Amino acid sequence: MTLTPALLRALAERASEVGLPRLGAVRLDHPGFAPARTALDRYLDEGFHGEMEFMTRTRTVRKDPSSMLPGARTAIVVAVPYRGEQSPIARYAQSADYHTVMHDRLEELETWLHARLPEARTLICVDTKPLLERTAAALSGLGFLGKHGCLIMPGLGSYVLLGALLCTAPLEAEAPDAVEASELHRVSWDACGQCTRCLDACPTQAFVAPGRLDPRRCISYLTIEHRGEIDPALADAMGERIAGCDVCQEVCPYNGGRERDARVPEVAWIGPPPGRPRTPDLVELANSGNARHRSFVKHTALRRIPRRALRRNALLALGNRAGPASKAEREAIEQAASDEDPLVRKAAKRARRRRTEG
Ligand code: B12
Ligand code: SF4
Ligand code: SF4
Repeated sequence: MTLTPALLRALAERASEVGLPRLGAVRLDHPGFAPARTALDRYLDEGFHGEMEFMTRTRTVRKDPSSMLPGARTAIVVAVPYRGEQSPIARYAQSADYHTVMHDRLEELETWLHARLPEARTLICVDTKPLLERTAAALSGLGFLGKHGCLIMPGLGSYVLLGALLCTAPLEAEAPDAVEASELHRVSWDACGQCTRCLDACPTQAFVAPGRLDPRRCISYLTIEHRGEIDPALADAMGERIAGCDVCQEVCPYNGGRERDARVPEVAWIGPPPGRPRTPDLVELANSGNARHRSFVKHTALRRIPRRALRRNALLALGNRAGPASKAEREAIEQAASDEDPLVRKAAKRARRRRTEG
């Protein structure tokens, strides 16, 4: 029961057919995981995770994913490109929920693999399972990590989402071991050369060093994971973003390739979410009720954002718009300013101060 190079090639072909156009594999005891584990410890010890309690809860497993699947030896890592437009909603969240789409595609891969290696056991991981996905992707040869921390893939850039199949079958070829772990780390940032565009462009100066993001300052964290009030200085810098942020990727030269889309097979694109198109209308979102909220987030990665946080975000964004408020904006702000939820009220009062006074 081994993942031979021939089997991996055939698996990659199958993956392509089911909409997973890039596939790599890495042994779970690869020495390149060591510096990433150290980085994770430092991150958690310094409280970088903020309110993301799931990160502390899963520290041990994230460092040793074989404890999720006893006997796991290999991570088969896949990447799916995404597109989208500049919008208050980050690109990855504009299409149908990638968690579901990639899970379904990985199930097809799992079935194919089990037919050829019946003794192998596998576990599908898409985002929420405690696996250092970016590190696994980089070590499996899919690409390299940029100074913004994201995985950049040759020819596809960093607008890619990752998933993995943990597998109890070992890899036959173990070529990456030839490179020292420390060297791998160095090589990662080297691919960026002297460029520091992402670090410089971040609206909230969230990078403490190349490849070291402090999520507590990151707009993605603030809009999606942070449940309470947002620090006023950070709120000022959020612009009109209400769900995630793409700035550090937008400025990256690796995302500039015009022929990129032509390299992606049609089957790989994640389609729009079913139902009516999700236009981020800040006025509507500022006072959305349960039903409106549900229909807005349904079938997308936006599901992660609770209603009150999305209302907070919409009101902060309304407050960040330039110029005096329109009638509709003023009404929305006034309605929210007397809401029963102090989080919403506070964001509304900030918007009122910035848009309708003086
Ligand atoms: C928590 C989380 C967040 C948090 C915190 C991010 C962070 N930097 O930790 C927040 C909410 C801020 C966030 C934001 C985003 N996220 Co996020 N997030 C995650 C999650 C669930 C865990 C990340 C984690 O473990 N962090 C802890 C740190 C220590 O690990 P790390 O960032 O993975 O990897 C670092 C170390 O390994 C380190 N390292 C140190 N030494 C060495 C040595 C070697 C040899 C190597 C290889 C690495 C290494 O380098 C890496 C980069 O800094 C992953 C999914 C997963 N299961 O991994 C998605 C994930 C990283 N997110 C993803 C995405 C798309 C985003 C956003 C682009 C979304 C958006 N548009 O708003 C932003 C990007 C922000 C940014 N510049 O990083 C994708 C990234 C895809 C890619 N191309 O890289 C992932 C993989 C989800 C997925 N399944 O596709 N995210
Ligand atoms: S996602 Fe936005 S806020 Fe977060 S690090 Fe990148 S540029 Fe900064
Ligand atoms: S913007 Fe520059 S420094 Fe940042 S990831 Fe891209 S190439 Fe690297």
